[in-house]
Amino acid sequence: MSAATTSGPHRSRPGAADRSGPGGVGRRDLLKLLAATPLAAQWAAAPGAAASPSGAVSRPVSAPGIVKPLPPGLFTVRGTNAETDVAAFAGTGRLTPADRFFVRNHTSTPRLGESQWKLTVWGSGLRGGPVEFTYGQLRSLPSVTRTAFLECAGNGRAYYDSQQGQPVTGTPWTLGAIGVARWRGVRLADVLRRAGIDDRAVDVMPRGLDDEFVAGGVGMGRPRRPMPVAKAMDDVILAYEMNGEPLPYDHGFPVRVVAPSWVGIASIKWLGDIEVSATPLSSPWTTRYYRLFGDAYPPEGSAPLTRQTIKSLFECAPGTAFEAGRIHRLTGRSWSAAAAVRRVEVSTDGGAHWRPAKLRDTLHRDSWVRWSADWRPRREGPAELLARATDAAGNTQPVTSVHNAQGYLFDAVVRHRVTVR
Ligand SMILES: Nc1nc2c(c(=O)[nH]1)N[C@H]1C(S)=C(S)[C@@H](COP(=O)(O)O)O[C@H]1N2
Ligand SMILES: [Mo]
Repeated sequence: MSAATTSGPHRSRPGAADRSGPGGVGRRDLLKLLAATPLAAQWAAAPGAAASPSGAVSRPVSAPGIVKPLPPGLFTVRGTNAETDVAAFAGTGRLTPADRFFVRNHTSTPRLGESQWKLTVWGSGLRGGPVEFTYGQLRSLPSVTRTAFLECAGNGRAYYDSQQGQPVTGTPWTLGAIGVARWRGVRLADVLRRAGIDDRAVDVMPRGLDDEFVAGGVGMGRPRRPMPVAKAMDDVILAYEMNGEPLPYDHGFPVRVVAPSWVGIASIKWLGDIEVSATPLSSPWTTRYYRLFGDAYPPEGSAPLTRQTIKSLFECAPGTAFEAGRIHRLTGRSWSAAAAVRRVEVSTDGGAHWRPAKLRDTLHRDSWVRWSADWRPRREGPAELLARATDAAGNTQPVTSVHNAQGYLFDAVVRHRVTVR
Protein backbone atom coordinates (compact mmCIF):
# COMPACT_ATOMS: atom_id res chain seq x y z
CA MET A 1 0.00 0.00 0.00
CA SER A 2 1.31 3.44 -0.81
CA ALA A 3 0.53 6.90 0.48
CA ALA A 4 0.24 8.29 -3.05
CA THR A 5 -3.54 8.41 -2.77
CA THR A 6 -3.36 10.95 0.03
CA SER A 7 -0.47 13.18 -1.03
CA GLY A 8 1.04 14.80 -4.08
CA PRO A 9 3.52 13.51 -6.59
CA HIS A 10 7.08 12.70 -5.74
CA ARG A 11 8.91 15.97 -6.27
CA SER A 12 12.56 15.00 -5.85
CA ARG A 13 14.44 15.76 -9.06
CA PRO A 14 17.07 13.39 -10.39
CA GLY A 15 20.53 14.51 -9.37
CA ALA A 16 19.16 16.37 -6.37
CA ALA A 17 21.75 14.77 -4.11
CA ASP A 18 24.54 16.43 -6.11
CA ARG A 19 23.11 19.90 -5.86
CA SER A 20 23.58 21.80 -2.71
CA GLY A 21 23.63 19.77 0.49
CA PRO A 22 22.08 20.94 3.72
CA GLY A 23 23.53 24.15 5.03
CA GLY A 24 24.33 25.36 1.53
CA VAL A 25 27.63 23.49 1.19
CA GLY A 26 27.82 21.75 -2.14
CA ARG A 27 28.06 18.08 -1.41
CA ARG A 28 30.80 17.52 -3.98
CA ASP A 29 32.81 20.36 -2.49
CA LEU A 30 32.31 18.99 0.99
CA LEU A 31 33.41 15.51 -0.01
CA LYS A 32 36.46 16.94 -1.80
CA LEU A 33 37.30 18.99 1.23
CA LEU A 34 37.03 15.99 3.53
CA ALA A 35 38.97 13.75 1.17
CA ALA A 36 41.78 16.30 0.80
CA THR A 37 42.47 16.50 4.52
CA PRO A 38 43.13 13.34 6.50
CA LEU A 39 41.23 13.27 9.77
CA ALA A 40 44.40 13.23 11.84
CA ALA A 41 45.68 16.33 10.04
CA GLN A 42 42.38 18.10 10.62
CA TRP A 43 42.78 17.49 14.33
CA ALA A 44 46.41 18.41 14.58
CA ALA A 45 46.13 21.49 12.37
CA ALA A 46 43.05 22.89 14.01
CA PRO A 47 43.75 26.08 15.92
CA GLY A 48 43.22 25.84 19.64
CA ALA A 49 43.99 22.13 19.93
CA ALA A 50 45.94 22.04 23.15
CA ALA A 51 49.08 19.97 22.85
CA SER A 52 50.16 18.01 25.90
CA PRO A 53 53.87 17.91 26.80
CA SER A 54 54.22 14.66 24.82
CA GLY A 55 52.86 16.44 21.76
CA ALA A 56 49.56 14.55 21.70
CA VAL A 57 46.35 16.48 21.15
CA SER A 58 44.66 16.55 24.54
CA ARG A 59 41.35 18.09 23.57
CA PRO A 60 39.90 17.02 20.24
CA VAL A 61 38.39 19.83 18.20
CA SER A 62 36.67 17.42 15.87
CA ALA A 63 34.31 14.57 16.71
CA PRO A 64 34.72 11.47 14.55
CA GLY A 65 31.11 11.21 13.45
CA ILE A 66 30.08 14.86 13.14
CA VAL A 67 30.03 16.44 9.68
CA LYS A 68 29.93 20.17 10.43
CA PRO A 69 32.98 22.12 11.61
CA LEU A 70 33.31 22.43 15.39
CA PRO A 71 35.48 25.50 15.91
CA PRO A 72 36.98 25.90 19.39
CA GLY A 73 35.20 28.80 21.04
CA LEU A 74 31.87 27.60 19.71
CA PHE A 75 31.97 23.95 20.74
CA THR A 76 33.50 21.56 23.24
CA VAL A 77 33.75 18.03 21.87
CA ARG A 78 32.63 15.28 24.25
CA GLY A 79 33.13 11.85 22.69
CA THR A 80 30.77 11.53 19.71
CA ASN A 81 28.99 14.72 20.80
CA ALA A 82 29.59 18.47 20.59
CA GLU A 83 28.42 20.89 23.28
CA THR A 84 27.77 24.55 22.44
CA ASP A 85 29.99 26.78 24.59
CA VAL A 86 27.69 29.00 26.66
CA ALA A 87 29.58 32.11 25.53
CA ALA A 88 28.69 31.23 21.92
CA PHE A 89 25.03 32.04 22.64
CA ALA A 90 25.96 35.69 23.28
CA GLY A 91 24.87 37.88 20.42
CA THR A 92 22.69 35.23 18.83
CA GLY A 93 19.00 35.97 18.66
CA ARG A 94 16.29 33.83 20.08
CA LEU A 95 17.10 31.18 17.46
CA THR A 96 20.35 29.25 17.69
CA PRO A 97 22.14 29.21 14.32
CA ALA A 98 22.65 25.66 13.04
CA ASP A 99 26.43 26.16 12.89
CA ARG A 100 26.54 26.48 16.68
CA PHE A 101 23.73 24.07 17.63
CA PHE A 102 24.86 21.18 19.88
CA VAL A 103 25.09 17.67 18.41
CA ARG A 104 24.29 14.54 20.34
CA ASN A 105 25.10 11.40 18.33
CA HIS A 106 24.93 7.87 19.71
CA THR A 107 27.20 6.76 16.84
CA SER A 108 27.83 9.01 13.85
CA THR A 109 25.98 11.20 11.38
CA PRO A 110 24.83 9.23 8.31
CA ARG A 111 24.86 11.26 5.08
CA LEU A 112 21.54 10.37 3.52
CA GLY A 113 20.13 11.69 0.27
CA GLU A 114 16.51 12.74 0.04
CA SER A 115 15.81 11.05 -3.30
CA GLN A 116 16.33 7.51 -1.99
CA TRP A 117 14.82 8.27 1.40
CA LYS A 118 11.42 7.00 2.40
CA LEU A 119 9.47 6.74 5.62
CA THR A 120 7.68 3.48 6.48
CA VAL A 121 4.80 3.58 8.95
CA TRP A 122 3.81 0.11 10.13
CA GLY A 123 2.49 -1.95 13.04
CA SER A 124 -0.50 -3.44 14.84
CA GLY A 125 -1.92 0.02 15.53
CA LEU A 126 -2.75 0.63 11.86
CA ARG A 127 -5.99 -0.42 10.21
CA GLY A 128 -4.06 -1.85 7.24
CA GLY A 129 -0.52 -2.80 6.24
CA PRO A 130 2.62 -0.65 6.09
CA VAL A 131 2.43 2.73 4.36
CA GLU A 132 5.38 4.47 2.72
CA PHE A 133 5.99 8.17 2.20
CA THR A 134 8.68 9.51 -0.13
CA TYR A 135 10.39 12.80 0.66
CA GLY A 136 8.35 14.49 -2.07
CA GLN A 137 5.10 13.13 -0.66
CA LEU A 138 5.98 14.36 2.80
CA ARG A 139 6.88 17.81 1.43
CA SER A 140 3.53 18.03 -0.33
CA LEU A 141 1.53 17.58 2.88
CA PRO A 142 0.36 20.74 4.70
CA SER A 143 3.34 22.20 6.58
CA VAL A 144 3.60 23.72 10.04
CA THR A 145 6.32 25.96 11.44
CA ARG A 146 7.10 26.25 15.11
CA THR A 147 9.87 27.48 17.36
CA ALA A 148 10.93 25.03 20.04
CA PHE A 149 13.98 24.25 22.10
CA LEU A 150 15.72 20.94 21.75
CA GLU A 151 17.63 19.89 24.85
CA CYS A 152 19.39 16.74 25.97
CA ALA A 153 17.94 15.18 29.13
CA GLY A 154 21.50 15.15 30.47
CA ASN A 155 22.11 18.88 29.95
CA GLY A 156 23.71 20.23 33.16
CA ARG A 157 24.74 16.72 34.23
CA ALA A 158 28.30 17.80 35.14
CA TYR A 159 26.96 19.87 38.05
CA TYR A 160 25.68 16.81 39.95
CA ASP A 161 29.34 16.04 40.50
CA SER A 162 31.04 19.45 40.50
CA GLN A 163 28.40 21.24 42.57
CA GLN A 164 26.71 18.50 44.62
CA GLY A 165 29.59 16.00 44.92
CA GLN A 166 27.40 13.24 43.43
CA PRO A 167 29.02 11.23 40.63
CA VAL A 168 26.79 10.28 37.69
CA THR A 169 27.33 8.39 34.43
CA GLY A 170 26.98 9.84 30.93
CA THR A 171 28.31 12.73 28.86
CA PRO A 172 29.36 15.48 31.31
CA TRP A 173 27.50 18.34 29.63
CA THR A 174 27.62 21.71 31.33
CA LEU A 175 24.72 23.87 30.07
CA GLY A 176 25.27 23.88 26.30
CA ALA A 177 23.28 20.79 25.25
CA ILE A 178 20.38 23.01 24.23
CA GLY A 179 19.40 25.16 21.29
CA VAL A 180 16.24 26.85 20.04
CA ALA A 181 15.28 26.53 16.39
CA ARG A 182 12.40 27.26 14.08
CA TRP A 183 11.31 23.90 12.74
CA ARG A 184 9.22 23.38 9.63
CA GLY A 185 7.69 20.10 8.65
CA VAL A 186 4.48 18.14 8.83
CA ARG A 187 2.45 17.14 11.84
CA LEU A 188 3.11 13.58 12.93
CA ALA A 189 -0.66 13.40 13.53
CA ASP A 190 -1.30 14.08 9.81
CA VAL A 191 1.10 11.34 8.76
CA LEU A 192 -0.39 8.85 11.22
CA ARG A 193 -3.92 9.62 10.06
CA ARG A 194 -2.93 9.16 6.43
CA ALA A 195 -1.28 5.89 7.37
CA GLY A 196 -4.55 4.69 8.90
CA ILE A 197 -3.93 4.87 12.64
CA ASP A 198 -6.52 2.83 14.52
CA ASP A 199 -8.39 3.77 17.73
CA ARG A 200 -6.60 0.89 19.47
CA ALA A 201 -3.13 2.40 18.94
CA VAL A 202 -1.35 3.17 22.23
CA ASP A 203 2.33 3.79 21.37
CA VAL A 204 4.23 5.28 18.45
CA MET A 205 7.95 4.51 18.00
CA PRO A 206 10.09 6.47 15.51
CA ARG A 207 13.46 4.88 14.64
CA GLY A 208 16.61 6.42 13.16
CA LEU A 209 18.63 5.26 10.14
CA ASP A 210 21.97 5.70 11.92
CA ASP A 211 24.07 2.71 13.03
CA GLU A 212 23.22 0.39 15.86
CA PHE A 213 24.24 1.70 19.28
CA VAL A 214 26.48 -0.69 21.25
CA ALA A 215 27.10 -0.13 24.97
CA GLY A 216 29.43 -2.36 26.98
CA GLY A 217 29.47 -4.91 24.14
CA VAL A 218 25.67 -5.16 24.08
CA GLY A 219 23.85 -4.19 20.89
CA MET A 220 20.81 -1.98 21.49
CA GLY A 221 19.67 -1.65 17.90
CA ARG A 222 19.18 1.64 16.16
CA PRO A 223 18.09 4.65 18.24
CA ARG A 224 14.33 4.50 18.78
CA ARG A 225 11.98 5.42 21.56
CA PRO A 226 8.23 5.01 21.96
CA MET A 227 5.94 7.86 22.91
CA PRO A 228 2.30 7.59 23.91
CA VAL A 229 -0.16 8.14 21.09
CA ALA A 230 -1.50 11.22 22.94
CA LYS A 231 1.86 13.00 22.54
CA ALA A 232 2.31 11.79 18.96
CA MET A 233 -1.10 13.19 17.95
CA ASP A 234 -0.57 16.46 19.87
CA ASP A 235 2.37 18.71 18.90
CA VAL A 236 5.04 16.44 17.39
CA ILE A 237 6.50 17.47 14.01
CA LEU A 238 8.37 15.53 11.35
CA ALA A 239 10.75 18.36 10.47
CA TYR A 240 12.64 18.88 7.21
CA GLU A 241 13.75 22.48 7.85
CA MET A 242 15.65 24.14 10.66
CA ASN A 243 15.77 27.97 10.75
CA GLY A 244 14.55 28.20 7.16
CA GLU A 245 17.15 25.82 5.65
CA PRO A 246 17.05 22.10 4.94
CA LEU A 247 18.07 20.19 8.07
CA PRO A 248 21.86 19.91 8.30
CA TYR A 249 23.21 16.35 8.12
CA ASP A 250 24.10 16.37 11.83
CA HIS A 251 20.61 17.43 12.85
CA GLY A 252 18.75 14.68 11.02
CA PHE A 253 18.68 15.32 7.26
CA PRO A 254 16.43 14.64 5.49
CA VAL A 255 13.72 14.28 8.18
CA ARG A 256 13.73 14.20 11.98
CA VAL A 257 11.17 14.10 14.75
CA VAL A 258 10.76 17.23 16.90
CA ALA A 259 8.87 16.53 20.14
CA PRO A 260 8.51 19.98 21.75
CA SER A 261 9.31 20.28 25.47
CA TRP A 262 10.31 16.61 25.76
CA VAL A 263 13.72 15.06 26.44
CA GLY A 264 15.94 15.33 23.33
CA ILE A 265 15.95 11.56 22.76
CA ALA A 266 12.26 11.77 21.80
CA SER A 267 13.30 13.84 18.76
CA ILE A 268 14.70 10.99 16.65
CA LYS A 269 17.01 12.14 13.84
CA TRP A 270 17.38 10.55 10.38
CA LEU A 271 13.90 9.11 10.67
CA GLY A 272 13.43 5.85 8.77
CA ASP A 273 10.31 4.17 10.13
CA ILE A 274 7.61 4.56 12.71
CA GLU A 275 6.00 1.64 14.49
CA VAL A 276 2.41 2.24 15.55
CA SER A 277 1.36 -0.33 18.12
CA ALA A 278 -1.88 -1.52 19.71
CA THR A 279 0.18 -2.81 22.66
CA PRO A 280 2.72 -0.85 24.77
CA LEU A 281 6.23 -0.61 23.29
CA SER A 282 9.60 -0.22 24.97
CA SER A 283 13.22 0.21 23.91
CA PRO A 284 16.52 0.56 25.80
CA TRP A 285 15.82 4.29 25.62
CA THR A 286 12.78 3.87 27.87
CA THR A 287 14.00 0.99 30.06
CA ARG A 288 17.77 1.33 30.56
CA TYR A 289 18.16 5.02 29.79
CA TYR A 290 15.97 8.08 30.26
CA ARG A 291 14.42 6.93 33.53
CA LEU A 292 15.50 8.08 36.96
CA PHE A 293 17.38 5.49 39.02
CA GLY A 294 18.74 6.01 42.53
CA ASP A 295 17.87 6.30 46.21
CA ALA A 296 14.86 8.52 45.55
CA TYR A 297 13.33 6.08 43.04
CA PRO A 298 11.90 2.54 42.92
CA PRO A 299 14.32 -0.28 41.90
CA GLU A 300 12.96 -0.39 38.34
CA GLY A 301 13.39 3.37 38.12
CA SER A 302 10.88 6.14 37.54
CA ALA A 303 8.45 6.18 34.64
CA PRO A 304 10.15 6.94 31.30
CA LEU A 305 11.11 10.62 31.13
CA THR A 306 8.85 12.95 29.19
CA ARG A 307 9.31 16.68 29.77
CA GLN A 308 12.49 18.61 30.28
CA THR A 309 12.87 20.88 33.27
CA ILE A 310 13.83 24.50 34.12
CA LYS A 311 17.31 26.05 33.73
CA SER A 312 19.33 29.24 33.32
CA LEU A 313 22.72 30.01 31.84
CA PHE A 314 25.10 32.96 31.74
CA GLU A 315 26.51 33.70 28.29
CA CYS A 316 30.12 33.91 29.43
CA ALA A 317 32.78 31.23 29.72
CA PRO A 318 33.45 29.88 33.21
CA GLY A 319 36.52 31.64 34.57
CA THR A 320 35.90 34.87 32.64
CA ALA A 321 37.82 37.79 34.19
CA PHE A 322 35.86 40.99 34.95
CA GLU A 323 37.58 44.26 35.75
CA ALA A 324 36.79 45.60 39.24
CA GLY A 325 35.08 48.97 39.54
CA ARG A 326 33.53 48.96 36.07
CA ILE A 327 29.99 48.19 35.03
CA HIS A 328 29.55 44.95 33.11
CA ARG A 329 26.38 43.83 31.40
CA LEU A 330 25.79 40.19 32.25
CA THR A 331 23.56 38.37 29.78
CA GLY A 332 21.91 34.99 29.90
CA ARG A 333 18.95 32.83 29.00
CA SER A 334 16.36 30.84 30.95
CA TRP A 335 13.86 28.26 29.80
CA SER A 336 11.34 25.80 31.17
CA ALA A 337 9.47 22.90 29.59
CA ALA A 338 6.39 23.43 31.74
CA ALA A 339 5.57 27.05 30.83
CA ALA A 340 7.24 30.29 29.69
CA VAL A 341 9.81 31.74 32.09
CA ARG A 342 8.36 34.91 33.58
CA ARG A 343 10.95 35.93 36.19
CA VAL A 344 14.72 35.63 36.48
CA GLU A 345 16.71 36.72 39.52
CA VAL A 346 20.45 37.15 39.57
CA SER A 347 22.98 37.04 42.39
CA THR A 348 26.58 38.20 41.96
CA ASP A 349 27.67 37.42 45.51
CA GLY A 350 27.24 33.67 45.64
CA GLY A 351 23.54 33.75 46.54
CA ALA A 352 23.48 36.18 49.47
CA HIS A 353 21.54 38.88 47.61
CA TRP A 354 19.23 38.62 44.62
CA ARG A 355 17.81 41.16 42.20
CA PRO A 356 15.58 40.85 39.16
CA ALA A 357 17.19 40.53 35.74
CA LYS A 358 15.72 42.53 32.86
CA LEU A 359 13.83 40.23 30.50
CA ARG A 360 14.63 40.92 26.86
CA ASP A 361 12.06 38.72 25.13
CA THR A 362 8.32 38.37 25.15
CA LEU A 363 7.24 35.13 26.78
CA HIS A 364 6.84 32.06 24.61
CA ARG A 365 6.26 28.43 25.45
CA ASP A 366 9.00 26.00 24.43
CA SER A 367 11.52 28.78 23.96
CA TRP A 368 13.88 30.68 26.20
CA VAL A 369 13.88 34.22 27.44
CA ARG A 370 17.02 36.32 27.05
CA TRP A 371 17.85 38.56 30.01
CA SER A 372 20.49 40.94 31.29
CA ALA A 373 21.71 42.41 34.56
CA ASP A 374 24.37 45.06 35.15
CA TRP A 375 27.14 44.33 37.61
CA ARG A 376 29.88 46.50 39.07
CA PRO A 377 32.21 44.14 40.92
CA ARG A 378 34.17 45.79 43.74
CA ARG A 379 36.46 43.25 45.31
CA GLU A 380 39.13 41.37 43.35
CA GLY A 381 39.19 37.60 43.53
CA PRO A 382 36.89 34.68 42.71
CA ALA A 383 33.16 35.39 42.36
CA GLU A 384 30.06 33.30 41.72
CA LEU A 385 27.24 34.37 39.43
CA LEU A 386 23.85 32.73 40.01
CA ALA A 387 20.63 32.97 38.00
CA ARG A 388 17.29 31.58 39.14
CA ALA A 389 14.28 31.30 36.84
CA THR A 390 10.59 31.01 37.69
CA ASP A 391 8.07 29.96 35.05
CA ALA A 392 4.43 30.88 34.57
CA ALA A 393 3.37 27.59 36.18
CA GLY A 394 5.17 28.61 39.39
CA ASN A 395 8.22 26.35 39.08
CA THR A 396 11.45 27.88 40.43
CA GLN A 397 14.96 26.49 40.16
CA PRO A 398 15.90 24.81 43.46
CA VAL A 399 19.20 25.06 45.36
CA THR A 400 19.99 21.39 44.69
CA SER A 401 18.71 18.78 42.26
CA VAL A 402 17.52 15.37 43.45
CA HIS A 403 20.28 12.96 42.43
CA ASN A 404 19.74 10.19 39.89
CA ALA A 405 22.42 7.74 38.73
CA GLN A 406 22.49 8.88 35.10
CA GLY A 407 22.36 12.57 35.93
CA TYR A 408 19.22 13.54 34.04
CA LEU A 409 17.07 16.66 34.45
CA PHE A 410 19.45 18.85 36.43
CA ASP A 411 17.43 21.90 37.42
CA ALA A 412 19.28 23.52 40.33
CA VAL A 413 20.74 27.02 40.24
CA VAL A 414 24.26 26.78 38.81
CA ARG A 415 27.11 28.58 40.56
CA HIS A 416 28.97 30.10 37.62
CA ARG A 417 32.54 30.77 38.73
CA VAL A 418 34.31 33.84 37.36
CA THR A 419 37.08 36.13 38.61
CA VAL A 420 37.36 39.83 39.32
CA ARG A 421 40.69 41.55 38.81
N1 LIG B 1 18.65 8.66 15.22
C1 LIG B 1 19.07 9.33 16.30
N2 LIG B 1 18.26 10.26 16.84
C2 LIG B 1 18.66 10.96 17.91
C3 LIG B 1 19.91 10.70 18.54
C4 LIG B 1 20.76 9.73 17.94
O1 LIG B 1 21.90 9.48 18.37
N3 LIG B 1 20.31 9.07 16.82
N4 LIG B 1 20.25 11.38 19.69
C5 LIG B 1 19.12 11.90 20.47
C6 LIG B 1 19.49 12.74 21.58
S1 LIG B 1 19.97 11.93 23.00
C7 LIG B 1 19.36 14.11 21.54
S2 LIG B 1 19.67 15.06 22.90
C8 LIG B 1 18.97 14.81 20.28
C9 LIG B 1 20.04 15.79 19.86
O2 LIG B 1 19.69 16.46 18.67
P1 LIG B 1 20.79 17.31 17.89
O3 LIG B 1 22.00 16.46 17.72
O4 LIG B 1 20.14 17.72 16.61
O5 LIG B 1 21.11 18.53 18.74
O6 LIG B 1 18.75 13.91 19.21
C10 LIG B 1 18.15 12.68 19.58
N5 LIG B 1 17.83 11.92 18.39
MO1 LIG C 1 20.04 13.46 24.70
